[in-house]
Amino acid sequence: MAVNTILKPLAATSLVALALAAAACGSSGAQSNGSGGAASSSQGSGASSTKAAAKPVKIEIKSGKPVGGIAKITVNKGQPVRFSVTSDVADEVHVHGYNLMKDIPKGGTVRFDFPAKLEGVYEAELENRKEQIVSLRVYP
Ligand SMILES: [Cu+2]
Repeated sequence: MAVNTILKPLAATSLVALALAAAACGSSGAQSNGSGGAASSSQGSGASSTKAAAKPVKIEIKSGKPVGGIAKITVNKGQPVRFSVTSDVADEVHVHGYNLMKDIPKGGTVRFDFPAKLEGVYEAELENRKEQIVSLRVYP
């Protein structure tokens, strides 16, 4: 697919960006090893990227993990980033880089809708579990 040829040269960049995003996490900077694993697993799955910014991505959390794996959201700079998270565990959703946080109650849904002002690759995670649920890529 054409998407793969675009993503390959960016893989190295995304590792750096993910490392930076992990370091930016406010609570405990020491626990960055979990994000390293997520970075390597995100390289091979470019085919599942969604370029349709218009429809919100629905993410379902079961037993504290994203169903179907980490959701890929790809937009161009300036486009809206829209996704919802429904979770069967209480936690807090943290979008790194943009530093947006929303508490999510057990069985609840939170929605994010914000303009992609920052280029790069950012992760969103369940903050208390350190579980990555979204890989957000913003093209220039
Ligand atoms: Cu975080």
